[in-house]
Amino acid sequence: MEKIQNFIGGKYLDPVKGEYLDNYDPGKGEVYSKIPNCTQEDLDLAVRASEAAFESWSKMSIDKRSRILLKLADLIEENLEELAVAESRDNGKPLSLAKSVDIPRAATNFRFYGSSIVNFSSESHVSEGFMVNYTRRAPLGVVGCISPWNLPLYLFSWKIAPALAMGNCVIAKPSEMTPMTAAMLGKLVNESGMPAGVLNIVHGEGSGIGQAIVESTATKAISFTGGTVTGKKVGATASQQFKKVSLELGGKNPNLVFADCDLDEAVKMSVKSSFTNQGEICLCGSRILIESSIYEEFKERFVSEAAKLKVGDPFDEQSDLGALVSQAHIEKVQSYIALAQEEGGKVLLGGNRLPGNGYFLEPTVIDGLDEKCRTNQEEIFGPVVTLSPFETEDEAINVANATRYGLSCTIWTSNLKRAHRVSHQIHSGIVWVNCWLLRDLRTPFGGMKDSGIGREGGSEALQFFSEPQNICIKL
Ligand code: TXE
Repeated sequence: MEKIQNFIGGKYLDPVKGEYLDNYDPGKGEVYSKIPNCTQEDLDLAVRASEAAFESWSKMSIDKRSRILLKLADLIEENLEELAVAESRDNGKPLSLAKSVDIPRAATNFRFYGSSIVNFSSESHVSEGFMVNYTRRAPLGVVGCISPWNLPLYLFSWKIAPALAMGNCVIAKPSEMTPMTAAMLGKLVNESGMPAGVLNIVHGEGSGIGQAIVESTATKAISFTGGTVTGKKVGATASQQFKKVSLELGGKNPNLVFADCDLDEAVKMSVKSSFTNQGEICLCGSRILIESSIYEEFKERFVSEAAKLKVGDPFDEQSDLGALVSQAHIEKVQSYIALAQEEGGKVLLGGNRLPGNGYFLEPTVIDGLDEKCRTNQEEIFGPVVTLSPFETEDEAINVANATRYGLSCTIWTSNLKRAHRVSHQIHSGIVWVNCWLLRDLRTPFGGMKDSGIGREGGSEALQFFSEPQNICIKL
């Protein structure tokens, strides 16, 4: 059985203590590889390698650093097929999605930050005849990047790319549930010409090596994406050392459908925003709020479109949804479907696990629930969506805002004034109007309330991974 290795100091290494975890193929429900369960000893090696590489990497010309990142982007694209197959097997997502979204986006992340760093500028302020101030932005040193299982290489690279572009060295940990593409990245990193030790990849449990990365006095910043409960712990640990921390956490995103919308488009895209990647995207809309005058029509059309989705083998080109990531996760999602029924919800579609060992769940649509019930308040992170009617714009806004989360929101309306008016009253980091998941990487990305702190994307991430220093000169 394949045993994946850590990537430290430009070399693939076995874990020092020789401890391994099982890695499951969600489509088959069976173990197919072993991954290192790293300990402090492995982290010590990664810290030594990254500290040794920092001086030359941070002083390398921006142009050269940029070219290495651009080369890495090209290499990811050249190896797209192989990476997509690995990602799909590791995560359970349809191969078509890994090929069209996950892996291309990982390449784009490196290309975007390889280009951004060349154009990045810091501020200067001239008080004519009196003083000049300029802001120096220095890399932080060694930083930790911790990513989840839902968009494995996509989110891993989204954190690593700006950190490296800014001149930091990185100790990165992918989710222990989906380590494969991160493990494959090491080879491409070496081919790109990136010096040994600049990017180090360690594997294992969050409570072990993940926690150790956050606790280490060597890491000067932590960029974390994952669950809100974990994020709280990561934030609390990092703040003990006044360490910079960026937390991208969960969501319970509302999808507001007004009667004046383009209904064809709203139905089509709402099906996508509910069930893409088995609903395992923090940006998926999981609460669809519909103006009561079109509630019945929307419901009928939405359920009939969702019923056409095919759940099955991730490697079958016909599959729209693959497997959920793990046995524990499918059980959690199923427990929410049961809870929804206890809370008075009516399952309009789906609700069942497919027979067999894989973790396949039907797209599930529920209505008849109160906005305050747990099903409508807690992140389920699976192919489960609720429908509820609203009477007025104010009610829609109030219900949309009435959870502890504030990651994203989608608004369907043809009324321009309403689009702006409602957007400005929604407490979420991202508002999409008449679209979903469109991303311009220059824009700030992240959530309000329990969806996290800090923003990724564009210059926000380059600023996060640097220390501003004001230099003031008297004229
Ligand atoms: O996330 P965790 P999990 C949500 C979703 C899901 C829930 C839990 O609701 O059901 O979170 O998912 C590492 N110190 N999202 O269990 O545990 C861990 O090893 C440092 C939303 O996968 O938060 C992994 O690499 N690191 C989310 C990463 O943190 C720790 C995407 C995320 O794991 C750690 C995924 C610790 N103490 C799940 N404990 C999104 N917003 O996209 C764990 N880790």
